[in-house]
Amino acid sequence: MIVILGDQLSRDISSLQGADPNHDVIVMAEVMGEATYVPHHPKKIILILSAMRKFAAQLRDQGWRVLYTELDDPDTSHTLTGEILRRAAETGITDVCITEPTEWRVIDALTDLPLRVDMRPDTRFIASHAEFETWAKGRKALRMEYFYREMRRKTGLLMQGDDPEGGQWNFDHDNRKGPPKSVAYAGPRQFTPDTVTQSVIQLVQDRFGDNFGRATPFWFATDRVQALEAMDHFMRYALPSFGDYQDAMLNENAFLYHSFLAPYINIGLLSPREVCDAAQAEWQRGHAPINAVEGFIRQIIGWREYVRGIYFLKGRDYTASNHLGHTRDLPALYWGAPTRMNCMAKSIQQTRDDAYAHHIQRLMVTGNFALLAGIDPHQVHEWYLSVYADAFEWVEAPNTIGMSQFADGGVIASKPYVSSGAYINRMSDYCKSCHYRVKDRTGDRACPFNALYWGFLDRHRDKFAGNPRMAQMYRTFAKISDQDQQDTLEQAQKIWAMLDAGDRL
Ligand code: FAD
Ligand code: DLZ
Ligand code: SF4
Repeated sequence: MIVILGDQLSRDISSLQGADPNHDVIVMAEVMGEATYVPHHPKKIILILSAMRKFAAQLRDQGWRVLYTELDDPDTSHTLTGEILRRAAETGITDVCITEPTEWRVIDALTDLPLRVDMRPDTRFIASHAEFETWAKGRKALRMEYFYREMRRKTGLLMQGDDPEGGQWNFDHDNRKGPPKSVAYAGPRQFTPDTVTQSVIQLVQDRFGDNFGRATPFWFATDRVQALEAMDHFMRYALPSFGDYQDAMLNENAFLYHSFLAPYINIGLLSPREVCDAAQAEWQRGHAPINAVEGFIRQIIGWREYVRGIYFLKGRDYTASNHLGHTRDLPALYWGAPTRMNCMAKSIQQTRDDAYAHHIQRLMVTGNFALLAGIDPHQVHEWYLSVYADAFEWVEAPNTIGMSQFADGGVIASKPYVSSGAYINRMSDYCKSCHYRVKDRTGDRACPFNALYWGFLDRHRDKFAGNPRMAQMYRTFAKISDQDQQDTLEQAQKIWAMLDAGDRL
């Protein structure tokens, strides 16, 4: 029995290597256990179930026997392991082959099964567990940049012999321009739902209509052919400007020049390697500049591989990390309750509409606010795991617990990603149409990010004042008059109290 999970929809998945359609049975299952371990965004559930159904249909067309459980199957056991056991009893099969699941929870459940389970490495990733462990061993700090160089050498991407193309490993100093006046890209390629997707939309609306997020209009790619089209569209129209505006944020444009490929790569419709090869080809034919292509490839063979390595290196308890001892509940505004903070309102509205926000919205708006506000990192983690179409624990948790909330005490980030409103103002057009004044630290109309920023630094002085990368921030605060410092810290206390009381900010 070959088991294929909802994020393993790749024809070259290791569990299918050497398999025989005349002899082997494929098992796939839509189950409530997976659909409810967090309250997933409806668009995320539609994507996964629809892509699973279409993948199963393709396998059948190729001659495979697929035992497929639909979500409302009357005989379902509602869990993945329950379905494997049910199919084992039905067929008399005792040998199961599966590609290693991406998540500890599922690995552990499968390991406990009373069957012979052959769990094969997930070869869609570029680095194996052993390679990451070898790289990490004995290092004081596990910085992505050095791991990334190893991945460049391993893949040969943007390499000229042993040297990086263009003479540099990283072209980030050319990136990160402020918000553009206009965006010459209409956004990711959109698809009209076919009959399979339409019936899944109906199912998800019926069963998960109360979850945060809009099910429709649904426009995602749900099979490999469509995902390849989405990739070509990005390479052709957006990649050349990807680097320049990677960190910019706009009221009226959720995607700017971002790829929206993570949802497809993470469920297996596209392979990370083929996406990087396609980007490299755009550079080789002179269509996209090196800063864009290197920046894009770094996100995939650098960050994506690195966070996966950290997830498996740090083990099952990583998601319970809480280095800063933050305990406040996640405010209702994360689930769409009204807020006057325009940056938060827009990032969360885009999230609700399309199960998407780009990296800087996640890191420097919603993540930054949660960190400054002292929210329990586990609640923050569960929110990110729920609301994004690309969210799977192996990639989401290191980004949230580590990079965004500093809850791992600095495994991923050398200092917390915190900023006042000034950064958001520099990188977006949000502040111009906000109720709050981005330049004010105190007063009723002062941008909440400002006082909270200084409040955060003051509250965690013992942890960060000695960090050379943060000393400048403490020196800047010390230069403000004593009265101003006191007023600012009182304003922070006031905002924290408002959050505790559930007041609107
Ligand atoms: P682009 O901006 O077009 O980037 C290209 C590709 O690079 C992405 O498709 C993705 O595969 C990869 N990538 C970029 N940044 C990262 C990163 N930091 N880690 C891993 N891969 C990266 N990404 C997820 O795939 N799933 C998540 O659940 C997730 N949760 C996040 C939570 C937080 C708090 C933060 C700060 C980031 C998170 N990210 C996550 C990383 C990143 O924000 C998304 O990968 C990216 O926004 C996806 O949109 P895109 O495909 O348009 O990416
Ligand atoms: C996320 C998800 C959802 C919503 N539903 C299913 C499902 O019904 N069946 C399935 O096999 N997978 C689903 N998934 C993806 C799994 O949660 C994912 O495969 C695990 O997180 C593996 O680590
Ligand atoms: Fe966000 Fe502050 Fe700017 Fe308003 S003023 S958009 S709250 S950063």
